[in-house]
Amino acid sequence: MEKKEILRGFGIESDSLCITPTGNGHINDTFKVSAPDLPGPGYILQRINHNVFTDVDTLQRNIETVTDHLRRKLELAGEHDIDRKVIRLLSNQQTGKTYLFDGENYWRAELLIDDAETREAVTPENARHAGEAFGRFQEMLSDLPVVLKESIPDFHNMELRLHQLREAAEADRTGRRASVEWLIEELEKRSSHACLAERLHREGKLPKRVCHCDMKINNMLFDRDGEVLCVIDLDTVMPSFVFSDYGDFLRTAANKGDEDDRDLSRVEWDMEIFKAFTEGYLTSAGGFLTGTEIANLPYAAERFAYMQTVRFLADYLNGDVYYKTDYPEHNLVRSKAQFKLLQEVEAHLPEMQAFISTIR
Ligand code: GN1
Ligand code: MG
Repeated sequence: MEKKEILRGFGIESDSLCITPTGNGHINDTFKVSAPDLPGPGYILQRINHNVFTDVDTLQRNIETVTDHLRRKLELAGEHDIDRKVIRLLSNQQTGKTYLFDGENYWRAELLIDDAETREAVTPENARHAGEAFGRFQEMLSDLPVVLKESIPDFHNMELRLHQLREAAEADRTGRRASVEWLIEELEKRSSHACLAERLHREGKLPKRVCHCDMKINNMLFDRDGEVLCVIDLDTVMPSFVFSDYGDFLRTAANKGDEDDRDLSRVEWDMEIFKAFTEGYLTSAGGFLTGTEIANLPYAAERFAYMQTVRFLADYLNGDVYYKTDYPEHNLVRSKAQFKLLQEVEAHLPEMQAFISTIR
């Protein structure tokens, strides 16, 4: 169906619609919609990747639950300008749902947040703000009265991710295994440590909390003064270990290189970003985190570099069926860069642990 028609389904009608691709996610397709004759700053239209999010109804219900709760909290706190501090989804005029199925694709629309910027580059200053905003996000959702469903079951379950890698290696559908045997061995050496969180949880020592599960700098909107307005991209909000947000944020933010850097010498661990983000996070989250959670924050950084090495490698072995890729070896390049990052984190663990004990 034409995007124009989809938009009409959400009650957006204009003869002068301007629809342009925006964002750089690996999963969904995102468009910015504006029209000079419509009130307000415009809209965001997204095609939901329903190979990844197979249960769109659950997905959207989670996002509704979360945004309703955040909106209520902001209202109670007497905040102004709430439509800039939490996403507002539009409803399908026909079904009342917050998505539209056109027979082939699932779509959703939301209000564009006015006068807001995303940041691609991380600085100690915005990392501190991000850390604080993150802790606040987790805190505001800590009393959500319902248990959210997992929009992707076992999304951040390390045991399952390892199982998927082992299966992919076993099947070797693309004949790529031999060339990455060394990396599989490196990962196997660390497999038990990587699954520490799952073990602590089974022993009753580590809770699950509502987490964002895709925390990165470009999933936050900043105002002109550099303050975080709100957290966006709520597809993966679900119960998880707090490590999911803390560790995954640092995975991208504290990497001096790119996630898919071919030049591994650029992939270095940035202690300044680590420190600023950790300080910000503990300002707002320090009150509800347990001692076990705080003590294992450095492990969270290891866990997510490790998990992403595993996920990219499994997709490479499977023939690039999950992540969008720009060239044939892209997933391998990504996996190697994430492995280099893991080694960098490992080398900085004592320093990270020392820093956390000084600010506790
Ligand atoms: C995917 O699409 P994007 O970049 O927001 C993935 C994350 C990975 C990330 C790696 C639903 O997120 O889990 O960490 O790629 N999202 C999903 O860059 O699998
Ligand atoms: Mg995302």
